[in-house]
Amino acid sequence: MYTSFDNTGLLKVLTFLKSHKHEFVSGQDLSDVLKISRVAVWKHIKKIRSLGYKIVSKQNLGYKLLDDTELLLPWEITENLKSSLLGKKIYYFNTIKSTQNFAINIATNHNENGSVIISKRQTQGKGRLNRKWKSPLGGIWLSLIVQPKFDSSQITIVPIATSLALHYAIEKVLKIKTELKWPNDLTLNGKKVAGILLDSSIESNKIEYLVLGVGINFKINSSSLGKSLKKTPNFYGVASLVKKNEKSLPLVTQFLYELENILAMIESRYNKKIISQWINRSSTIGKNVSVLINDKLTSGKAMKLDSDGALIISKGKKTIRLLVGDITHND
Ligand code: BT5
Repeated sequence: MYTSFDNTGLLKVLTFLKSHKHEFVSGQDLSDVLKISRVAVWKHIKKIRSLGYKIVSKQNLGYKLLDDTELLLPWEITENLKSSLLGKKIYYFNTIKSTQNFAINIATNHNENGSVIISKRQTQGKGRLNRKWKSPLGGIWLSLIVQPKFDSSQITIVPIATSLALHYAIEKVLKIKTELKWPNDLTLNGKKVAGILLDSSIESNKIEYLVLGVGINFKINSSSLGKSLKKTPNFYGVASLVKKNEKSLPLVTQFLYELENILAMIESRYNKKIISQWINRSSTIGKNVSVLINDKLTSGKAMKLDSDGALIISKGKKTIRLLVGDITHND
């Protein structure tokens, strides 16, 4: 595990190389300036390379940093942070069962408000309703701890707001327009490109914490992932956001920024604004949809969202109000 608050020796060397990006720095200079032994310098360089940074070395000249890593390492995020609370503290794993479980375990601690847990891959990623979330290399798998000021009456809008924040970040950074599928999926040409999971702890009507799980198929092999998921519940196709080499760091920092703004809107009870922005970007509203209620398949037309995020479906003269569930688009 790497965090945003340790690895000081490694970071000293890396920061020095970054501030001398276009020139060689000798091992001796690094050792003298940073006041660490030559052996320690060499060990740090080896470690930094293993983290995906491209460093060339030349005899008699020393080391030169050519390119940053593609990994979402904690210090890369905190260095580029646009938000003030979200992402101030980061935990990064190469492999974890589920970032969500790790986050839930530490979420009551007051120092963890705004913390982000990221993993390069997950072995037991979770979807809603105990479903599995496949999390291979190339995706962005993260959980966020929020101890909000708003109360539990606002909780149902949080996943809607989170998907809207992610939509904005993707549009701004990658110039890709995703669609929002109720309740909280992002799709690309109708296929799922990101999913959101919300865990919470509530006492009376006070929210102790929210843990927001966000899974983004950033650069994955969508056809092989799709094949392995075909028989799973609520499957309707997989999409990857990008195909070519693209770094995911700008998307993550933009998302944290957008999310922080939208959470502030919830706190100010600007629900109507969030809902109307969501509807404008939704592929669900106006569609004929099917939904499973008490094991019975019901169909109708998706009309609108209530201010708490509930989906209103009209079926003949009746209307159905859905606060949770899965829908299928029929057209
Ligand atoms: C979700 O559940 O969409 C919530 C996904 C949240 C994942 C994040 S990753 C970081 C954090 N840590 C965790 O352990 N989880 C969170 P749901 O709407 O229930 O969708 C689950 C269904 O989506 C599965 O039954 C599959 O059909 C499908 N699915 C699984 N993995 C997928 C993937 N990578 N891409 C697209 N669809 C997938």
